[in-house]
Amino acid sequence: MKETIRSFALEAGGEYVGFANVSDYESPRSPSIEKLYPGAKSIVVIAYPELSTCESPSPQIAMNGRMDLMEFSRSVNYKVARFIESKLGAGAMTVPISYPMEMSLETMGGIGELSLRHAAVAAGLGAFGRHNIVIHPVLGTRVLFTAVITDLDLPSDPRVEEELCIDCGLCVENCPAGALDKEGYTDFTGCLKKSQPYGIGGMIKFWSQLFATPEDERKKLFRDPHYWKLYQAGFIGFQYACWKCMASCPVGVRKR
Ligand code: B12
Repeated sequence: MKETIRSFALEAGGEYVGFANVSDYESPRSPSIEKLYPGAKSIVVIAYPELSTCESPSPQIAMNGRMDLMEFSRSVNYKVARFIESKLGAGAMTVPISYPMEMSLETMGGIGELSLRHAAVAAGLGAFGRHNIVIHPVLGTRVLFTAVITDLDLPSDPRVEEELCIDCGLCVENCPAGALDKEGYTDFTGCLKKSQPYGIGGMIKFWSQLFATPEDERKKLFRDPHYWKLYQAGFIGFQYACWKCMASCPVGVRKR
């Protein structure tokens, strides 16, 4: 059964596919899978290479590469879920690559429904590195994941036991927010400020500034490129402006 799903998902466009039985998925800060999908038994995790766009000095080119991947992977995820439902007669639910995400004071918009990194590790698709993201044995750090949860009871693939991080420290050195200084922890606020300057924090700042500005001076704020970037992010969705931990990691770059 696993090989039938794996071949379909590879054919559909996934680069690597792994399986994690729900009993092997552990992510203490994430909601329990039972809350997402009562009766779920396994997670199909799909890995995709991030293009060299993440190295581009142009924020537009870098983000466009991510948008291509987000769109592509959404379609792969849907196809795999449809295959499980229509051809294998089982249930399947897709998990977002990044958003929608629960926006609440409890999660602060920082906790996904399913932790794709923890699912990827449980599915044998990699191991955590010093940058707290997952390194794939071939794709290195430049990898993104999506997942489909199913009620098919499938055994997990073997975990990656080797150490993939070479501890070069480049991710820590290159992080403009110092967000990786403490091992095993990413400073969420620091990373967010640099990686999503036109996100909710930027929005709140802009609107607060606008209301505090006398009416006859408000036009100036709208004529500022900062507002134009907020405006663009409003219809593009989450827009990343930093890729340093991914792009500076040398692991896997020449192997692909
Ligand atoms: C919210 C979110 C963020 C937030 C918060 C990150 C965070 N602390 O979890 C912010 C905005 C800061 C962020 C930043 C980035 N993100 Co992000 N993000 C997510 C999202 C949507 C949810 C993550 C989540 O639920 N976190 C909460 C819980 C689960 O995390 P946690 O238990 O606290 O785990 C943390 C630590 O405990 C530690 N950790 C846990 N176990 C272990 C074990 C070991 C051995 C080690 C060393 C560390 C470690 O790692 C975590 C980092 O703080 C996921 C998609 C998804 N649904 O999973 C993508 C995701 C994690 N992001 C991703 C990426 C690529 C990025 C960025 C590079 C930005 C960019 N340009 O794309 C940076 C990297 C930041 C970094 N180096 O940590 C990828 C990572 C892919 C990969 N190769 O692992 C994901 C999986 C998206 C995807 N679909 O592939 N992200």
